[in-house]
Amino acid sequence: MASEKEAALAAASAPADSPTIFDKIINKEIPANIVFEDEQVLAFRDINPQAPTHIIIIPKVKDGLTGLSQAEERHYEILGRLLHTAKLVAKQEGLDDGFRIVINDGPKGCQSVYHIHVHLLGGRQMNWPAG
Ligand code: D5M
Repeated sequence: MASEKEAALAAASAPADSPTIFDKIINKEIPANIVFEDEQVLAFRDINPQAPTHIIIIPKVKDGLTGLSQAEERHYEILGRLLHTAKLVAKQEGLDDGFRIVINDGPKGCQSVYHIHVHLLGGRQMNWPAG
């Protein structure tokens, strides 16, 4: 199985705005364990959880936001909405003692899916610094 770093490097070589596995989840072409959905965002459990609670929060429309490094002023609203949804889902999941939000960006940030997403991690004590 490819290491996280190898997967991130392979994903980074794909065309910037090509569809990803997340489009298939949005379009319900493949199953996902969805925990929250509204018109703009979708939240589902990570297939490879790194904590007892590990949820991915994505915009339904990517609008060029392959990653945070591509953010422009027109994305302010959706970026805020992603973080606000993370807070709502954390509450829904009962993460009342704290949680962690992660946004990986680019190969060195170990990003493997080029559709911006927020990781919500909780249910255990987090360590710092992150690896
Ligand atoms: O995170 C991308 C994350 O997406 C990674 O933690 C696995 C997760 N992933 C990939 N495919 C799926 C499916 N099909 N369901 C649920 N979760 C999935 P990154 O920050 O890009 O490394």
